Amino acid sequence: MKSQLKALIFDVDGTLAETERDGHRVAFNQAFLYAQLNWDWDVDLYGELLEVAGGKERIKCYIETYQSNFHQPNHFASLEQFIAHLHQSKTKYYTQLLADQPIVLRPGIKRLMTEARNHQIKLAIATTAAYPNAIALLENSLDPEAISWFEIIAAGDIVKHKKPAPDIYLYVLEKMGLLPEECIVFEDSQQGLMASTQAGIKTIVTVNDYTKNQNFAEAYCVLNHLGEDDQPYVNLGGQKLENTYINLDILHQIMH
Ligand code: XBP
Ligand code: MG
Repeated sequence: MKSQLKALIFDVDGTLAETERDGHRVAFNQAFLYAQLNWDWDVDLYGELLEVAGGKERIKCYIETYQSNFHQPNHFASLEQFIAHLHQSKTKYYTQLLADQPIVLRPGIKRLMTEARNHQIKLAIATTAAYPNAIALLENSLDPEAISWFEIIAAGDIVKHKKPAPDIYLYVLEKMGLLPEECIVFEDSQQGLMASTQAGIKTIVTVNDYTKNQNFAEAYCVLNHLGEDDQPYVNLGGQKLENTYINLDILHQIMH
């Protein structure tokens, strides 16, 4: 059955830019230091913790796994309240870091988004990260007016169940009034792919160092990045595409 391409839905962290190792991880450690916690998430440990999506959920998992004797300071009524407070501080550090030293977007992201806008293909964001964190990346690395580029920016706690649950993608589809077969998703991780696939949306995966060994059997294709005219992508799995970079022509062909 032929479906018309109407929207591109992008994950944020790892897909738009390599934000995890040098962005989120650094901000978590800054927040720990500020809270006088001697917790330090090195690059390897952070890779392990990335199995849990969502910053608050990640801190909780770390405490349960590595700091099981930890009790929140007395002025917090619960561990959840303490974690929420710590995560707010992390968000402050993260957004500041992106403003001070913008993280460059991955190849092809801005080009493809611009092409989509010029051809009335809608853009949307579906991320597990908190809203201010997603916005900080978009405004600092894509365009100061980037919020207006997107039909919907779905982030963080807006849905009850984060990725790998499909909720965030179902939410985006509902808000845009589109069917799964009218959209294509761009993801970088197995959890993200599980979420988009369960929502029934065809997904192109662009891997990064943290995700390159994950299982992407359900992806339409797996690439090292979206590519540029002078910087072709490498096709790492799934369908073979006949181009050197992902553009609307290729995406229209994928729909058929
Ligand atoms: C990635 C995540 C996020 C970030 C941290 O989201 O799991 O939790 O690591 O951001 P995605 P927060 O790949 O879906 O964009 O601390 O704001 O949760
Ligand atoms: Mg991601």
